Amino acid sequence: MAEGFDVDAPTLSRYVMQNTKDHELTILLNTLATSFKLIASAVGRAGVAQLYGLAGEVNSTGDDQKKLDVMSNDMMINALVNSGVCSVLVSEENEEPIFVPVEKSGKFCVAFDPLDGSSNIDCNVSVGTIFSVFEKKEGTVDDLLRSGADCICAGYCAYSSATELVFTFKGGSVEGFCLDPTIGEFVHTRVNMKFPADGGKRIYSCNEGNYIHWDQPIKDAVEAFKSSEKPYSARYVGSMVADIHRTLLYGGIYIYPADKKSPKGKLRCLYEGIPMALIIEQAGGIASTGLFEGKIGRVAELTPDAIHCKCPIIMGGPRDVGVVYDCYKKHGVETPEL
Ligand code: AHM
Ligand code: MG
Repeated sequence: MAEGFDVDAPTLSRYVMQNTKDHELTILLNTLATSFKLIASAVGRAGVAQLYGLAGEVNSTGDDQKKLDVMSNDMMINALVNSGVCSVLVSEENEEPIFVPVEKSGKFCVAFDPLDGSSNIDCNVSVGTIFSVFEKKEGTVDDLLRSGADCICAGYCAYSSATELVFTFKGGSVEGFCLDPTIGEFVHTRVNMKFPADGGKRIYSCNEGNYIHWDQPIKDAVEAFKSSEKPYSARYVGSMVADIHRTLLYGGIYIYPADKKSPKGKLRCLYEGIPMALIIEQAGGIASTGLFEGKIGRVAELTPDAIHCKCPIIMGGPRDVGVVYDCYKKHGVETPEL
């Protein structure tokens, strides 16, 4: 047998079919996987196909849309609307929710950021898609304005040197799949992903350009990382998918806190905070809001009050989130048990 050729391919489809008896969920994940392949192809050909640059529109949060943002969004919406298993969709790129026509509708509601890390698109730095899935109740937008605890499946796809999908079913393990371009399939490459038990590499990841806006405990925590006896490295891609993927694999802490400039932080609750929190927690890490609206809570328990609302995020292992909590304690803030 020639080396390098598998005679068995543990594909994403196989994993999903073996791990859920829900046929509609299987269709949903296959649909998402197809849109990730389309997006990966567009991202990979962006230079030669002249897909860099602005599309000339503004998105739900007022950011300039890139051509690739618009294409990725269309790819996901077309795939999900026609899957027959979705009712309500929320995209970062659409101010309003999308209601699937009754004849095509199904039992899921999906929120997504089709191409996160927009500022990195044009310089060929990693970007990604993030999604969260909820079950349909009434078929209204309220189906998505529920506690993160109701999220039944969440994941992200990183477009980088490889295209890699990481996802989890609620209450299940976190699994990783790499796109094998030679067969056009996602292949199961990381089984039962776990946050490094000892906290892993000492890495802090945040946009330190926001330092002057931060509350004192966050400033203190970052100073503590820098002056620790075992010093930390700073790593910040500025694409949440890349920064969280590294944090999950290597350890460390990712921080995008609430601050004086952005009292709710920057990242979007429904399609950035909640899905990443589910993954981090189910891999054994901690996904905290930091001090937010008077207390420190779990991102996974937030209930969005609007589809594009924001939430602060502090994600990492107990060793490093503990450093942040200690700094809060010094300022008299009650902190949860780790
Ligand atoms: P986007 O949805 O407009 O791309 O913004 C989200 C991104 C995240 O991927 C990243 O973690 C963060 O914004 C970076 O923000 P900043 O440029 O303020 O550091
Ligand atoms: Mg985005």
